[in-house]
Parts: sequence; structure tokens; C-alpha cells
Amino acid sequence: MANYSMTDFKGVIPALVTAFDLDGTLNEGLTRGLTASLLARGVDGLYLTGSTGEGFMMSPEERMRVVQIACDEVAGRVPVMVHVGAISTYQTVALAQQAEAAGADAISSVPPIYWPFSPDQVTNYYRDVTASTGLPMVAYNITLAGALGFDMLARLAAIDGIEGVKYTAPTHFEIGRMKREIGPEFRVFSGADEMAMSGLAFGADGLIGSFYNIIPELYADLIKAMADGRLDDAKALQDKANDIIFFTLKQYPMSAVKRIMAWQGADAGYCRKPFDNYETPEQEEALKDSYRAFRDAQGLTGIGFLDDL
Ligand code: MN9
Repeated sequence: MANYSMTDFKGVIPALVTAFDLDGTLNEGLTRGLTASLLARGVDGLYLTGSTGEGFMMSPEERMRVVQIACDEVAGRVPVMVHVGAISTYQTVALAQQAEAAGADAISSVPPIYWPFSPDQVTNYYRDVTASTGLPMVAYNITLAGALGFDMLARLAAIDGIEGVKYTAPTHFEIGRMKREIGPEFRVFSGADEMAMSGLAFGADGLIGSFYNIIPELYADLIKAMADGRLDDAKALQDKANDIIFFTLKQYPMSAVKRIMAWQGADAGYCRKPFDNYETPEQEEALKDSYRAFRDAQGLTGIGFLDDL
């Protein structure tokens, strides 16, 4: 049973990573552990099996298992949204219904991928998936899966049960436009971590993204600074986050995020191939060295995992 409604999704919501062993096996114990660790760090919700969670790298059964484990570990303490996107309506409906049964509070989906589906087909996909459960749907706009665009989002917002969007694109004027033209009750989650401040400035209700797995506290401070109107403080925090984001994007990004989580005490394992990994202790030590050099060159302080390196 869902515990929360759409308006309960706010604040800092990590797109949870999924832990795999080096041979690619899903590591259920580590996945449970990192879920518990992020809850202990005070995150406001979780987003499961999205891009960051390597949802597209897993079988439907594995995705369902991750959802089961995370919902079980969360046990109603924070709202949970599950990315259920797949190439066919049939597969997505199965994932959506399992998410509901597991106790998730909302579902989310990219549009159907690979084929150039028509706007009517995309609309029907969202209508059918949304009608298949009692959970609210958050459309996931990300260019990797084909951007939805304002007109499509407005069309989707008119469908009963489609209550928001995870908006991962730099065109933030569209966030403001959605809030004014679709309505303030349409929930918008800013998905570009490097632009959280601007997303919030244009009216986003919360943040969903990868880097909230490693620096959620910084973003909680940024949200507070924005709410207080302390723009200089918010900008300083965004700049600090962006130093970390841009440096990490130059590494093997999600593999580095997972190693950083291990350094923070919540080992998140490895990524599934063809993503690259820091496989050996020597490679991991070299990664640590590069973060130390980066920290010292930038003069970055006050970020736990960097201070501790
Ligand atoms: O939408 C994430 N995007 C991808 C979520 O995973 C492609 C973001 O959180 C980015 O990882 C982040 C860094 O570019 O903004």
C-alpha cells in the first residue's frame, strides 16, 4: 500500500544506484545497505531503477527485486518513486503493478524507446501504464530517451493520474512554463544536478538525480538557501557541487559514484558492463589519488568524503 501522495515528494531524492558485483550479479545485500545508509543521511525520498539505477541494464525480474528490497528497507519512512520505463506497454505495466504491490508511492517512465513512436502512441503508452495502477505517474523527460517537449508534457498532464515530470534538460524556462500554463499542482522535479539552483528558481518542487547519492547534505543546504532567498549561499553551494560533478563526469561517472559511496561507508559495488569499473585495488587507489589532487587544487573543504581521503 502506498503511504504518500504526490505532494509528499519534495526535497532531495537520490536516483538510487543499484549494487552489482564485478561479475555483474545483482548484490542484494549491498543494495539494501546503501538504501539504509541514504535514509540515515536524511534524504527526502528515493527514485528506483532509473538511468542511474541501471534499470535498463537489468531483467524485469531483477528490477522488481530491487524495488522489493528498497521498499522493504524504506518501510514507509520516505516516499518511493519507481522508474518502470521499458520498450513495450506490456512490460511497463508489469513493472508498474509490481511497484504498486511492493508499496511504492509513485511510478515514473521515460517514453517508449528505440522505435520512433508517434505522439499518439506515446500518449497511449502513458495512458495505459497510468491506468494500470492506482499510483500517480511522473513522466521522465531526458534526451537519452527522446525529449518529450512542452506540448507533449501538456498533453500528458491532461491524463488522469499523470501528476508530474522529472525534467532532465537544461531548458529550465519550460519548468516555469509548466508551472504557469499546466498549473502549480503539476509536480516538477529538476533532474540536472548541475542546475538544481536554476530548477528551483523556476519553480521545481524537488530534486531527483545521481549526485544525491553522494552529496545529499549539500543539496539540502542549497534548497534551504533558496527557500530563504540567500542566493549567494545557494550559488556557492551549486558551484561546489558542480566542481565535484564535472570532475566525476570525467572519470567513469557511475562507477566513481559507487566507489565514493564505498568510501562513505556504504559500498555500492560496481556497474554492469559495458560500463567501465575501477576493478583492482590499484585502480581504486589511483581514483582516490585523483580526487585528492582535485580537492587540493580546488581548495575544496567541508565535503565529508573529500576531507576524509
Ligand atoms: O537525470 C541524471 N542523468 C543521467 C538524472 O543519469 C543521465 C542526472 O542526475 C545526471 O547524472 C547529473 C550529471 O550530469 O545531472
